[in-house]
Amino acid sequence: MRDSTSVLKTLSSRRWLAALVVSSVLFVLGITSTSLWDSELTHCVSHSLAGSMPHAAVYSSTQNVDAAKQKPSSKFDTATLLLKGTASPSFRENLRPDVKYITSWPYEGFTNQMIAYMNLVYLGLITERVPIIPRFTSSRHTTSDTPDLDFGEVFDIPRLQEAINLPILQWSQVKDPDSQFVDDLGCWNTQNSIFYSSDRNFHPPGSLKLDVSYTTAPEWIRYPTELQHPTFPHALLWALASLAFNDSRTWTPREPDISPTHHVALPPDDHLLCYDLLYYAGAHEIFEYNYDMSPVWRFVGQHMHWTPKIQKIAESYTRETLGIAGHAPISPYISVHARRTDFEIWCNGVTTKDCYVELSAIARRVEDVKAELLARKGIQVDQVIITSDEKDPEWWDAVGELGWRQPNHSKTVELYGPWYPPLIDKAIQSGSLGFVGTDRSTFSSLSLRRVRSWNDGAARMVLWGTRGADDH
Ligand SMILES: Nc1nc2c(ncn2[C@@H]2O[C@H](COP(=O)(O)OP(=O)(O)O)[C@@H](O)[C@H]2O)c(=O)[nH]1
Ligand SMILES: *[C@@H]1O[C@H](CO)[C@@H](O)[C@H](O)[C@H]1NC(C)=O
Ligand SMILES: *[C@@H]1O[C@H](CO)[C@@H](O)[C@H](O)[C@H]1NC(C)=O
Ligand SMILES: [Mg+2]
Repeated sequence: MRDSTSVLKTLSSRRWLAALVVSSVLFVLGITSTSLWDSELTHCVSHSLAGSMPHAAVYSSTQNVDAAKQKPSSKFDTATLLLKGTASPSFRENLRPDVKYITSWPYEGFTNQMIAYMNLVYLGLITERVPIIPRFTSSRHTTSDTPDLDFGEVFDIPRLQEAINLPILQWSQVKDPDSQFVDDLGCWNTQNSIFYSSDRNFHPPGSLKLDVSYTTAPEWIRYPTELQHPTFPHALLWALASLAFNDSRTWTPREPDISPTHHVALPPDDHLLCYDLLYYAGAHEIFEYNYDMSPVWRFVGQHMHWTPKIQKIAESYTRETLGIAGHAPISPYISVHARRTDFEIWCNGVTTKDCYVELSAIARRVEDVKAELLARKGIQVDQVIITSDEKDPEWWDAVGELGWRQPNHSKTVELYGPWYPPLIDKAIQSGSLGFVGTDRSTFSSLSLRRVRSWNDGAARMVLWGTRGADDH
């Protein structure tokens, strides 16, 4: 086993920069304690902040791949550095006594899981704990035989670790996915607290073989009433973070629930801090990824780039869709995400024809985006790629009449598996210079953030719900 401190020291290549900005970084992140990687953490956090300054937009569709290639593959050899060994039958025997960890469970569709994992990594940053990220699991949007997907198959973990200077682990590195050993674990139940409920018990994916005893978190994790969402209440990230520290953990008004398998009552674990789910959480706003202030986006989400593999596949689909041959550079394009089908649940009796996002409204926002790109960057962009969950051929005919193109996914599942059609569509959107999305879709929201953060692009959301909802 290598000495972790010496390995981490090699991370330091620009200490002078650290000296310059370290005090402001300490202020911004509130990092004052010492830890395993403390001095290097503050150094590299400063480095990552400098690296994420808004860059003059030199638009290049291959920028992501090239940047990823230039980086040494893994400065944090996380598994050897932060675990005792390779994935073991019991997660606990693999944790190092001198490292603290943090984890949470997947919930709902891909984007919701991704947002929950962004929140988890952010909590890792502000508690100085190593996040252990579960796999993406099948939900109602995917067929039940869809296999789980590793976080690292979608997002470039080496690049993320380096950008935010936090080591990141995946559950598959910690506990053998084929293990039949059931580990006990004490976790915080946040959902019963924020929903004023007693039966919102979210269990970890069965494949992790964990027997969890939950303790309902204190009520002060909830947003204050004036900021709270009436139907989807949120928890405050810093309040959740405080549960990682002894002064706040002394709050123990409730007894832990009895775990379902071994019938044990365990207080929340301090070695592997654990929360039931982190989707409904933010620092200040509800559904905070809709706002440019989102600290989770700024400190974590924007550094979650696609793996070079996904980036490459998406670029080849983009070329094919736009009719660009071979490896010729991809000229700037606008992308559109029209979210429909199950959004009927929001229609409240309005017919879907009047409720769903209208093509004419989208077309108007595409014109807005073109105008902004011309005015702000002097770039005339004409090509439009649209993706949607809509299946209705008549609707697609109307799309065709606008001259917009769609990626051809007839072979995608066969070639890459069921997760890939939406992943490729997201990556195509993230490579566009202009984006028009559907209000209230998390899929759209994240594409909007990427286009703004990565490409300095122009982006709009289209309102819907009643006829003419976007007439403004
Ligand atoms: N391939 C593809 N799938 C989509 C698209 N829009 C929606 N979907 C499917 O619908 C799901 C939307 O769920 P989610 O990611 O939770 O986003 P949200 O429901 O829009 O907030 C995705 O995971 C996809 O399975 C699209 O443009 N392309
Ligand atoms: C926190 O409390 C635990 C349990 O009482 C104790 O073992 C640990 O040393 C404390 N940690 C700190 C940093 O004080
Ligand atoms: C999509 O690709 C398949 C083969 O991969 C082809 O048969 C089909 O015609 C294509 N569809 C369109 C609309 O181009
Ligand atoms: Mg959804």
